[in-house]
Amino acid sequence: MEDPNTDSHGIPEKIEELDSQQPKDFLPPSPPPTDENTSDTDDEKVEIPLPPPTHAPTEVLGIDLKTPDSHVPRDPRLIRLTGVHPFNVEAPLTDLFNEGFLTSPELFYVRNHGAVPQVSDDDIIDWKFTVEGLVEKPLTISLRRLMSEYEQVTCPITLVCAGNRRKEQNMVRKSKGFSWGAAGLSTALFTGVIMADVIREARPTRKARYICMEGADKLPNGFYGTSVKLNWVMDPNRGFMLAYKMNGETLRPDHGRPLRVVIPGQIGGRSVKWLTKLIVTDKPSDNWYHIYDNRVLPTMVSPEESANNPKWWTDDRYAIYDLSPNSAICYPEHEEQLCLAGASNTYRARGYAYSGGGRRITRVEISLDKGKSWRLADIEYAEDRYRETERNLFGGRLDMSWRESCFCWCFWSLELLTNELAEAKDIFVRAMDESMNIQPRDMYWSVLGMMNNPWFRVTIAHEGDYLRFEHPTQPALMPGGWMERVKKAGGNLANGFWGERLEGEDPVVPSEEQAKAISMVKDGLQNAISIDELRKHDKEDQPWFVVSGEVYNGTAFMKEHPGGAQSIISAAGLDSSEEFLAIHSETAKAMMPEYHIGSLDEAAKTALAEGETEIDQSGTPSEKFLNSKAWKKAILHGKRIVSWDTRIFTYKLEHPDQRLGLPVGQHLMVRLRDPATREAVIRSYTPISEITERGFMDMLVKVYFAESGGKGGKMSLAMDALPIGHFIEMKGPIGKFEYIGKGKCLISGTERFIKNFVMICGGSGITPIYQVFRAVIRDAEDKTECIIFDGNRLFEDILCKEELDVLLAGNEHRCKVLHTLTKGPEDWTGLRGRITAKLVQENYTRTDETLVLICGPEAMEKTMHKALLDDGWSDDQLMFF
Ligand SMILES: Nc1nc2c(c(=O)[nH]1)N[C@H]1C(S)=C(S)[C@@H](COP(=O)(O)O)O[C@H]1N2
Ligand SMILES: [Mo]
Repeated sequence: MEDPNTDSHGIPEKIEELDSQQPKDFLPPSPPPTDENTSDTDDEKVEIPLPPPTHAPTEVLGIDLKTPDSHVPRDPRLIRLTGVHPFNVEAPLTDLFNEGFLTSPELFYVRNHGAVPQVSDDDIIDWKFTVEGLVEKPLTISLRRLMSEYEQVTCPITLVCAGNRRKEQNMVRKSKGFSWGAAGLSTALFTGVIMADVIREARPTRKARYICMEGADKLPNGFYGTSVKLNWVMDPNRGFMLAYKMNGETLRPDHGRPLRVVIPGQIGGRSVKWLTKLIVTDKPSDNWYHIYDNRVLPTMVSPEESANNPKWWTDDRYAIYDLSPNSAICYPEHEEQLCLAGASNTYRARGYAYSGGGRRITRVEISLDKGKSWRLADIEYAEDRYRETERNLFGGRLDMSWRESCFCWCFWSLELLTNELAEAKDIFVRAMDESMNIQPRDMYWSVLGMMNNPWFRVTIAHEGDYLRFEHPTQPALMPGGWMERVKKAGGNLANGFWGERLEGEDPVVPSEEQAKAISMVKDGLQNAISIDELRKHDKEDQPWFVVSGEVYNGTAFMKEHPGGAQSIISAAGLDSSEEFLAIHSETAKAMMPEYHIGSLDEAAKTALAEGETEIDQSGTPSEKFLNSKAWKKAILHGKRIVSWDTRIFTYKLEHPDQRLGLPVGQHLMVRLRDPATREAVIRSYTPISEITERGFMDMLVKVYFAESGGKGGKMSLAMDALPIGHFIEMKGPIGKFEYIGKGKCLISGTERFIKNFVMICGGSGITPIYQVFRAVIRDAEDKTECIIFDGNRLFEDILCKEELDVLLAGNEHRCKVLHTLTKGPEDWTGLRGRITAKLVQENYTRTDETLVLICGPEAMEKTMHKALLDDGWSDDQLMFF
């Protein structure tokens, strides 16, 4: 007979009748489900924690519509930690705690490195994964087979991201990771197969030591993957699972639908979602995400050192597996107020604790005097209640009676006297596990900010009749928390005293790092600027912009700005910290105090941070793709390899009729994020596709590969690694030059008529030149004359040669292209050597109506600049891109 809870694929979609008041009524009978007469054994009378009521979101949120996750309905309560996409979220701590022991799938934290793979309902049951590598019998197993040919089990498991509580580390010193609060953990009943059963069937060979796992999510550095030891997988006490259900329903897309690994007691990062491969090996995984994520490097390794020295990342001693003991206070909540007048005599403090490797939390301690004395809290291990029963739950056998490991969080609580709270300055909690591992007093800061577990501290402020409680931080960019307050007051959060100044202690001296940083503010200027004032200056007339909370007036340098006035106007009224800091030199930064006019007030900072979105969300897509005020996402559609180091990337715009919207001669900014840290890399490029092209655009990019010792080009390497289908962000146009046609140019907004162009370029500097050259040639009535000097090293390095030759044909009377090579082949009949002022002079007679366009490597631009000035050209005849 068919199980009534089962849909056509054999997977119960959800136990709809799930009613936490009457648990035994909905439980499906033990497999195989043959009898509607559920046996009413003693066991089933034992009350076990069941999932909280769930309301699966059915609608895709507006904010997700324009992302690759536009197929994933989500709960709007979740706090986004990395902008709109990828989806990395935690629930508000109180909401998470209030749900109780089990978390509903809609509030379960999510950590996605990229887009969520889309699997239709019909395809779920045929999802396949392989077992390969050092095995005698490689396997390909479908979910259908997994569900029918192996023993099915159900077990409660807490997953914790290694980044849980990272915001506290970021407050002390910025790590290479985004800011988790204390809700980066969640608990569910997982149903699936014991991983060892599958591995055993494949018969690992004698050399087998590790199991590498891979997911279906294709990311900038390959598929997500990691590894664990084979030994652990085979150990029944460790409970490694391949799970397809969470709280009795098919896994939701964000959590690995249809199949994921679940590794109890270890950091969440090892529990690979959307599982496609299990590879048995004799070495740990060489997946990028295994190497560069989920590690605790030694504390003295700085972000710079870790970037310069790969050896830190490949040392397996620093990889995290088991979780360490950790705890947090949930009540009092952040910003909770307790009115002393009429308050009850006691207050019950409550929170959670967990440890790793199946180790039980054996004590939780509370201090009201900064750790001088401690008292024991009560601990509730809801997980133990499952050990008293044996039954079928959600189609899997729930039998934990034999297992002593603890895979879940526990709750602690302690009754405190209100009087004591009124006298205390703070509440601390720390937990210890059965191996006597205890949370440390001091933070262990490390580059990735992971496994943060110092004593959790909530401060108590006395405000009249009230006590006000403050947690250390708030997640993401949300302001608030005692750490921020102490830091602003000049406290050194690493002073061993939570940054508070001890009596008689001198004020903090800024660290060397802080001292070295170039000051971009005017000395002594104190002028609070509100959001309304800032917003009044969002146009070309008096543009103000914000960098790191400071406000600048861009009016005075609009004309001289190398990026053109447009780039300042684009930033007007906005926070442009990221772009500004990413593309400006120290010299440019040093000029900033002159334009500094004040600091945003607190409300304005919050408003700016909240309004921060990464994509333009205005309803219908516009006629032009580019928007000078918002980053827009284009999808990598194709890639043509032009030479060993040169590619033409084709990007797809929002709709087939859309134009890029880039005037001739201008550029656009491209932004890519480091997949692990989400740090932005921004560069400007000029596409080579026609400006009239619709729906797509092409970009010619030279890839700067790492040569021995060097690091290569961050952006070009990242672009080259981007998988087809992945997005890239663009914003623009920028640039102070624009070619209107028939000799008419706009330079910083001023019209100028010219008769000839001298175009000097090198390497991929040809791309903006090519745009202008093509515009001149395409217009039969444009009488402007052009001469291109294109310098390269090898013959193979010449870019767009064919395209230039095609354009030139029939136009030789007014246009000329000269290639010069420093390392030309023997049979090269063209020019040799670098481009020099002399070469220009020999081939071209200067007029008053000439404009020189120069684009190439910085060194080349500098030398040419000097040489041309020496040769009698003036700066207003020279245009550098
Ligand atoms: N395929 C894949 N698996 C993955 C990830 C991912 O990005 N891709 N993130 C990992 C990390 S770091 C964590 S903490 C957990 C989060 O699981 P959850 O999103 O279901 O809470 O999934 C892990 N498995
Ligand atoms: Mo994670």
